Amino acid sequence: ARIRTWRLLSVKSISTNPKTLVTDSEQVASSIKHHSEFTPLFSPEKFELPKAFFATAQSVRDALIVNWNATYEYYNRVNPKQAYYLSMEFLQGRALSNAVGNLGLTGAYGDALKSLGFELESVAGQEPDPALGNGGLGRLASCFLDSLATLNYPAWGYGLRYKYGLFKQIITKDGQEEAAEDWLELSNPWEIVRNDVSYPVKFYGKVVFGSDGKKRWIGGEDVVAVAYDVPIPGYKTKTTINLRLWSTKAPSGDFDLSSYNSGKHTEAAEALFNAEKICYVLYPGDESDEGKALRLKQQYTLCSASLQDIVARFETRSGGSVNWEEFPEKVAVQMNDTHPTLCIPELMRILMDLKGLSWEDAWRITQRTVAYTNHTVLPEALEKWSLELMEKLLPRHVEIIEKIDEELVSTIVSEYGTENPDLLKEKLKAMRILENVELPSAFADVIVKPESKPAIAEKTVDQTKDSKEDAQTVVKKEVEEEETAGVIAEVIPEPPKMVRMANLAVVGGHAVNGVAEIHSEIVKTDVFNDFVKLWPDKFQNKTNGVTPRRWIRFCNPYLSDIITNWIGTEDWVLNTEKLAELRKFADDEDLQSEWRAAKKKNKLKVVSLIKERTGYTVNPDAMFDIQIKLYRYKKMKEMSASERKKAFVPRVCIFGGKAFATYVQAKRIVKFITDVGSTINHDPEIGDLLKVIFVPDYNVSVAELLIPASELSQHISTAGMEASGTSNMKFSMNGCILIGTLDGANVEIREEVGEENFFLFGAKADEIVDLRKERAEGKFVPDPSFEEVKQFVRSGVFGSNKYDELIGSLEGNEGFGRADYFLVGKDFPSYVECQEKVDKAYRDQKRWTRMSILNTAGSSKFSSDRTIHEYAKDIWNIKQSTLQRLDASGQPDPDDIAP
Ligand code: B1N
Repeated sequence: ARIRTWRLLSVKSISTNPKTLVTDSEQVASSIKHHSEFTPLFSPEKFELPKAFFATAQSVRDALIVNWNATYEYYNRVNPKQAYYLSMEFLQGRALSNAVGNLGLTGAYGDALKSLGFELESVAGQEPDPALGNGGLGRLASCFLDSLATLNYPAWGYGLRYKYGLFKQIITKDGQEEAAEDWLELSNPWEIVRNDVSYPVKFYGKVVFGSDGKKRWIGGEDVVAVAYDVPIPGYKTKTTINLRLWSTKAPSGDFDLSSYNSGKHTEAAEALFNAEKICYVLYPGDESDEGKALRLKQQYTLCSASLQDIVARFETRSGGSVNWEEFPEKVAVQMNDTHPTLCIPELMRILMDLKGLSWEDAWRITQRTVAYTNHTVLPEALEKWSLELMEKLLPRHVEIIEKIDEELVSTIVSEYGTENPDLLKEKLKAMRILENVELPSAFADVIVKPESKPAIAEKTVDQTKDSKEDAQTVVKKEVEEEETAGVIAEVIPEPPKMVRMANLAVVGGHAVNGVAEIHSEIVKTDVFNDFVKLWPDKFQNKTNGVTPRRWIRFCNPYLSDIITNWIGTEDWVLNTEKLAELRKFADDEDLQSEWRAAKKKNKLKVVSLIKERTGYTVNPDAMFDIQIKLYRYKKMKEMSASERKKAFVPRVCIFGGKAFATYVQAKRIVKFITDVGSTINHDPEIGDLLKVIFVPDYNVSVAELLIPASELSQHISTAGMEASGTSNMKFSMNGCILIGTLDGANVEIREEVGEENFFLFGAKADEIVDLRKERAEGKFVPDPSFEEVKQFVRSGVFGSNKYDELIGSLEGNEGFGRADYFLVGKDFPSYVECQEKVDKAYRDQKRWTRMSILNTAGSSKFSSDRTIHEYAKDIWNIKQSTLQRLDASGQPDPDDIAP
């Protein structure tokens, strides 16, 4: 009882003074009305939801601009070292509720909108999700920006402003279809175009010597990158950092008026389209040569425009006395995966060709400035570019890359010596940046000639792209057949010359990090092992994290209020260690029933979402789970109605996700899930016992509804395959229990929440290599239960489609790529057994709720605030600024920023 009273008191002290609130909400309402009239996007006679959204966003933006400008002005004055996070993706999610929440104005805006006849939630629901990302890598970038702002670190993000983003996913009876996602259709209230901030970006052309003896890159095609800025507010702080997104356009004067007037309208505008198309879509199809060139142009645009901007800011802040050695003391550039690796040759080019530095100075400065985060160990996902394409598009950069490669060769030769030519050859092959390229002339006779047997005979299979995979298998077969037929090596085509971006990133940066402990270990022992021997100190781990603001505080207000009440303070949003205090109440019946009630409210929201998006009605009392239960369905079908009811806990299995347009296997899986759903969901024998739902067009906003409502979440990758995963962290924070393998961040989550609160199954990462060998040699026979499921699918229960390719990929069937490469047949029985434990645990709701509470209580480590502190200290060497936090009642006051 004592605790209760104290809790009630503390809740009261959190809410803002009613007097301030009323004044605020009146001011807010008048600002919203003002914008609806004077920043119009719609006709004046009506005031409906879309208009209310834009007017509200514009009013919030006013508040943000004050903080944003103050933050910029402060950093300009103090000139601290600043971090720049370069990423091809930012998966921001909606901005309105987040901004209002961070400013502490949710109450004021809610009341103001009420006085105008609207609900904040429905107004916020009008905002389209910015389509600037695809998955975990992009969402991580956005979580990082949130933490950087919240923790008052001097930092910016740089990305591209894609007009259409990725794609809108439409589910039809044929599976996934893609449509252009026109997220900017009604304009974006959060962005500000900086017409005075633009840079030329060049492609093609040639390299010549200038009169000063320096290299010059001239001619070719020029586009202009224009800055669009998006404010990133921190939580309860004045710090509002910047996400600068580049949009491309043709240089003025490129519109050909005389062609236009002579009736050649399309030709007249060709240059305009050619420039603008660079920023049309994220990950444009790259099967064609044009598609590949476009992607490379995108990457170079990001690197070139951002670095020109960063260099210009450094020069301005140096105030007339530029000392380039200080550049790495003012600038840290983080490359989010290899996509921005061109930063390395681009910074070299700027420093040498434009600023007159020597190679040695430029190289030292570049290395000290940039760092690289690796997000995947799948060899086929490590980016390579055709040297031929790069030579055409970026001739000067290829010269620089060749020189970096030559210096690397020299390092490798002195490390390994020439006494053992086979070993040296092997190391050069593994480590060089240039692949299938002759050795630089200086080394030509130190070592034997390059491989006469080309890489084509290697087993390189692209698991992500079926079409490629099949093509490669075919080529390989042809080669083998020709060899056995006695055809000599000349018929084998020259292996393509490639630039390996990951190797360039490792060589050119001062730090390389993986994104979870197990992943960083694999990076060191496997993927980049040769480089670890050269530079052991470069390699680090930075376990991913997610922002507790968006991923609990704002997306799960019911649970947040309960947490705040029980631990007596809302500080946990900034200091997640406080969540651990929930542990002592894990068995408290009052907490348990409040906890379950919150989950139920979140589940009810998802029931509506599912109804609206798929037409299916699902039971809110069933366990909300993701992933498919084919086996479960088959077993259910074999039983009588009463046996079924006893044997199974009712489940709603929810799926979401987008398959890359060219990723054939993933698209098959989407189709399969929806087919399974149409059979099971209409099966009267099954009823509420099992429902399979595919929520179309999964994005941040859908995740914000699903995650708080889920009770079991499946993270079942073959050990060693998933670098980290971040949704696992979000689920666990929201009291959802994980079933998973010892992979990625699962390992650390299990450690933190306690092994009894995690459902573990499957093989371990260090067993995989041997198991795979055994599987390929037919030494282990998959469990009969696995065969049963495959037969069940083949029997046609889920429609006419027999899913031959899908099922085939799980078998040793040559035509379908690697024989069960992911060892599903191996992990399956332990998975089924583990699911039985899940059902048992769920039946005991007290035990389940305790597990759920202990997940939230153990999630402190997975705040991106922890991750960002680590990057700041170990990689970027940046310091938190002294911009002050908002006080409890506080409107932001720019004059109050401490120097
Ligand atoms: O990055 C996330 C991790 O949590 C996930 O485990 C990891 O799979 C994901 C090429 C990628 N790895 N690689 C990519 C994305 C786009 C692309 O064109 C690779 N995404 C991940 C955050 O660390």
